[in-house]
Amino acid sequence: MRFYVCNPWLLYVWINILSFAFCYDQLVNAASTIVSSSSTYNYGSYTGSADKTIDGNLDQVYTNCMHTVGGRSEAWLQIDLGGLFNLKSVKIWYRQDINRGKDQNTKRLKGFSILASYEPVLKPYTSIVDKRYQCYKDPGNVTLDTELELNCTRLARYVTIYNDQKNDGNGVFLEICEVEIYGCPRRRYGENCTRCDTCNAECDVTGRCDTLGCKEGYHPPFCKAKKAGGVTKNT
Ligand SMILES: [Ca+2]
Repeated sequence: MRFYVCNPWLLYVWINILSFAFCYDQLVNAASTIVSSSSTYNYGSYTGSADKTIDGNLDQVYTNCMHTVGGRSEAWLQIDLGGLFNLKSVKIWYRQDINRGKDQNTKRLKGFSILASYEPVLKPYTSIVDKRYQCYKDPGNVTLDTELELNCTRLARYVTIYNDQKNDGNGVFLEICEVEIYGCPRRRYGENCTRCDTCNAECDVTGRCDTLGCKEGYHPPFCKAKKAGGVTKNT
C-alpha cells in the first residue's frame, strides 16, 4: 500500500502525530508541580525565585532564572512531581548570558548532582548527598553546556539538583532557568509509556520488572515473552 501526503498542512500534522506518539511524557507541570530552593537571591526588582524553573519559559538570561544567594556552602533546587513516576531523564537550561564565555556561564554548576527519591531529602543535610538517591554526579572537571539532558532512571517523586562544590570565592550557587523531567507514569515504560502489566509489581522505565518478578507464564527480566510453565521470579 502506498501512502501519499500532498497537503503541506497534513504533512505537518502527520509529523507532529509521529513525534508525539514516540516520546516520553514531560512530567513537570507548572499547575501541579511544587518547586523550592535552598535560598532566593533578590536584587532591586529582580527575584531569583524557584518557580522560574517550571514556568515554561526557556529563556536563559539570568533575569528569567532562579538564583540562590551567596556565602552558602551548598545550594539546591527541589522539584516535587506530586506522585511517583518512572523517570527517564532530567533536562536543565542553565544561565547563559550574552558576553559571558561558555565556561563562565556554567562555572558555578560544576560538581553538581541530581537526586531522585520517594521522599524529600533536604534535611538533615547529610542525607541529601546520600549515594542511594544520586542518579547523576558531575565530575566537576569540565566545562558544562548550558543545556544538559542527563539520564536518571528511577521511580521517584522528588528530583533535587544539588551542589556543594565551591566554584568561586562567593560560595556555592545554582542559577537554573528551566527544568523538564521526562519519563512515564509508574507501571509504564518506554517511549510510548506502555503498561508493564506482566510484572507482579513495578517496572523501571526500560520495562524491567522489580524483584517481585513476573506474573505466571512470563519470564524475567522484562516479563515480555510467554513461556510454557513459565518462570515467575527474577533472579
Ligand atoms: Ca523558566
